[in-house]
This record gives sequence, structure tokens and C-alpha cells, in this order.
Amino acid sequence: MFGKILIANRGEIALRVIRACRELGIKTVAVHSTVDSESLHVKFADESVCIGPASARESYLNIPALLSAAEVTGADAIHPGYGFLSENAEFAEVCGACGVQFIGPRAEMLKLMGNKVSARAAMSEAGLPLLPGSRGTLESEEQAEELAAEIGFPIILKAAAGGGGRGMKIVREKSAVRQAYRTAMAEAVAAFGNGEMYLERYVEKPRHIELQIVADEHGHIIHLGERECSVQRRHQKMLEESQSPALTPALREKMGQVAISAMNKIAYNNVGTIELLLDERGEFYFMEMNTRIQVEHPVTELVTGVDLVRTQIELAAGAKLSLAQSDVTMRGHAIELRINAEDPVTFAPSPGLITAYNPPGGPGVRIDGMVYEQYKVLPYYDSLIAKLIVYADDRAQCIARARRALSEYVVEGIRTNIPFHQALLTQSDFVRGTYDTRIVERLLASQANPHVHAAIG
Ligand code: MV4
Repeated sequence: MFGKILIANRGEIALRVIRACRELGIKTVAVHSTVDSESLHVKFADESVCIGPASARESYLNIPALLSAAEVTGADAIHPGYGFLSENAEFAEVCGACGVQFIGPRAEMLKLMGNKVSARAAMSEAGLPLLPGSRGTLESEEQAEELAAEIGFPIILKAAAGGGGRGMKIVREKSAVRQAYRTAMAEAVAAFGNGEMYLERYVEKPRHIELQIVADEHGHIIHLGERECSVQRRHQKMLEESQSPALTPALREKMGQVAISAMNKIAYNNVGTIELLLDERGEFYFMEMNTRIQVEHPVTELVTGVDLVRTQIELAAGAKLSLAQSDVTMRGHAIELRINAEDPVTFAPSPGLITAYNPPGGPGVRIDGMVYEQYKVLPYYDSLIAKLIVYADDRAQCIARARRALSEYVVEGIRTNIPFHQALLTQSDFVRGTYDTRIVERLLASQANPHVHAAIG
């Protein structure tokens, strides 16, 4: 096992990793930018190193600074958290070359899944269903137009280097394909420095489901069920739950089986998430794979009882997975609400000083947070200040518990999206569990015009 882990991240996930390390008896090194010296991850770690100025490019994304910090503190492994360098193959390779264990899949896996075209090809080859679409990268606008016409409209153009919704364009008719292709490609070049594009049939009202994979270094692979991630606004998830109200035990079983078989074929290691799109007919399709721990991992931890961050660390150290698939049982229901420092109506970031802070507690309530009274929320990084995760015996009780917890939550001095969550938790589609990825759009429209909503019911 490792003696000391450097956490190449900030905020709640850095704290989450520190907590796992403390329970494992592993020393921790926090890194931070100049403006983050008052952050909890710095206070809770055994040691800390300032690695650069506020700009993430010069601090949390600064590979030489991170490896120097690992060297001077004698850290033997690096946990990258999520975001920042967590899926950067070059970073994983440099860690290896410096004799520091990168806590995550092999660099080869990060490369394979980092390009959505190669990920699709590999997963299709390994047996996961794909939507009808291009094979390989689109070569020209003519080819895009021909293929789109063959598949039928609507289609969606996506950037190979994209993911999380950036560089996408929905096209509804043949005459619009070429222009959309040129625009999307230019956007992809500007955003990622890579204009490779692919296309697939567009599903109008999909659910976004993801499957948690856990794999050791010895070929043993299991899944920990799914997370329902359809509640998103502009590709930012706002709430996640497990289990998904859309899955039947039979569908869950089938998804798990094909996913594990595919992971075996590519010899996946460490934890990862397979993103699937579920259509109204109950058919599922591979979208992309995330090779990191995810923000929403706690809902899986609560329904399965598996500590995913502890597991990541143990697996990176070469441990054998102690669980068999038949040992995994999903019990109860969990919901995660992302509490953001943002305006509940405009969603604009709302940084500033927190003048009062009282997080909820009591039965079935977990907070993975990073703020405290008198903490100053910074404008330089994402606006997530805490994750409120609630657990109960069933979905109805879990929703009641989430509402109760929100009613206790006090955050003063900044604006938060707590009022948005309160509205969401009473929205009828959400309560029934019959929602899809358009739920936030519909909720906001009904708030803008409550009469229309009342008429629709
Ligand atoms: C799709 C889709 C429908 N059909 N792909 C891809 C990244 C993920 N974050 C959203 N993605 C989608 N991919 C096909 N073939 C629907 C989404 C999607 C979405 C697309 C446009 C605008 C908002 C969206 C919200 C959720 C999902």
C-alpha cells in the first residue's frame, strides 16, 4: 500500500480523497493555488504545497509543478480526482515515468476513451450496442450529408475530442448538414484543437444512464449498478439518483452483463463509468466512457455500501477485488443534489463570502462539501460548494428526506441553487420518476409561465 498520496485537485473531491486516505492510514499532500490557501483540503491534509497562481492552467493543470510537489514531499502516488488532469493520458504517463503511481486506469485506457471515435469503435467491437452512425471520423461534408441521409433525421454531430456535450450539433434535415458540419468542426477546433467529427442518430427524449465499473489489475471486473443522470441543464448535471426509476431488474442485468463482457475484452482497470443513452423503447446505447471517479459517485456508495475512493486506491496499489458480482446488492435509494454558488433563476455564478452556514444532518444525510462559515467562494473555479446526498429505504422516502434536508440548509452571503432543487423535488415528472433529459427545460418553462404548466398538467 502507498505511504503518501498527493491529491492533484481541490474542493470537495480533494477532501473526499483525504478522508479515504486517513481511514487507510495513508499520509496526504494537498496542493493548492495561491488563492486556495484557506481551503479545507489544505487544512485537512497532512502537508500542503502551493503550486501556482489562481489560474488553473498554471496550478491544478501544471504537470511539472505537481510532479515537483510529489518529489519534494516523497509522495508515492497521485490521486487526480475529477476534472483537471484526471483523464489526461500524458499526465498519467509522466507520473509513471517519474515513479509515481497514477491512481486511475492505464494511460492507454485514458487515450482510448479520450477520443470518442476510438472509444465507440472499441466498445462496439467489444459488444456494446451503438446508435446507427458513422464508423471512424467523418472525412468530408459530402460524406456527412450522405451518411445522415442514409441513417435518417434527426442526427447529431459530435466532436471526437468532445464529451460532456461540447461541440455537438443537432441536424433535422438534409439541407442543413453541410453548414452544421462546418460550424461544429470549427467549434471543435477552437475548443479542443481537434476537428475530428462523428455523427449518429439523434434520440429526442433520452434518459442518461451510467454504469459504475470496478476492475482490479488481475482481470476481475464487476459493476455496481447504474446512476440516473438525466437531470441536467446545459450538460451540467444537477441531481443524480440510484437506482434509476427507468430500469427494470432484467434491463439492469442485461446492461451489466454486456458492460462487464466489454470491459473484459479491453482489459479495463480501476474504476470507470460507461455512459449510456436509454430511449423511450427501453433500448440502450453506448455514448462514452469516463475513466475517472465521478462527482456523483456517492449515490452508488450509498446503495451498494462500497467505498469507491478507497477501492480506487487499493486497486491502484495492486489489491485483488474482494467482491464478486454476486456479493453486490443494491439496497434502498440515494439522491445527490449538487449545491452550487449560483443564482437560482439565471444560474450565473455567485461567488463571495459565506456569512452563515448550517448544513443539514440527521438520518440518511451525507454532505460532501468544501465550505464553512466565513469561507470565501472563489470566482476562479467551478461553483460546486457541496453535494447533499440523501439515502432512504425507497425512492418516495428519499425524496421526502431530500426536501426535509433542503429545508434545514442555511447558506447566507451568496446565492445558491437550493430554491431550484426545492422546485425540482416537487415537479410531477420527477416525483413520478418518468422524466427524461428535458426535465430542467420543462421545469424552467413552467416557472416562467405557470398557467401553461397548469393547463398541461
Ligand atoms: C445524444 C443525445 C441524443 N441522441 N446523442 C451527449 C453528451 C451528453 N452530455 C449529452 N449528449 C447527448 N447525446 C444522441 N445520439 C442527447 C444528448 C443530450 C443532450 C443533447 C443536446 C442538448 C441537451 C442534452 C441533454 C442531455 C443529453
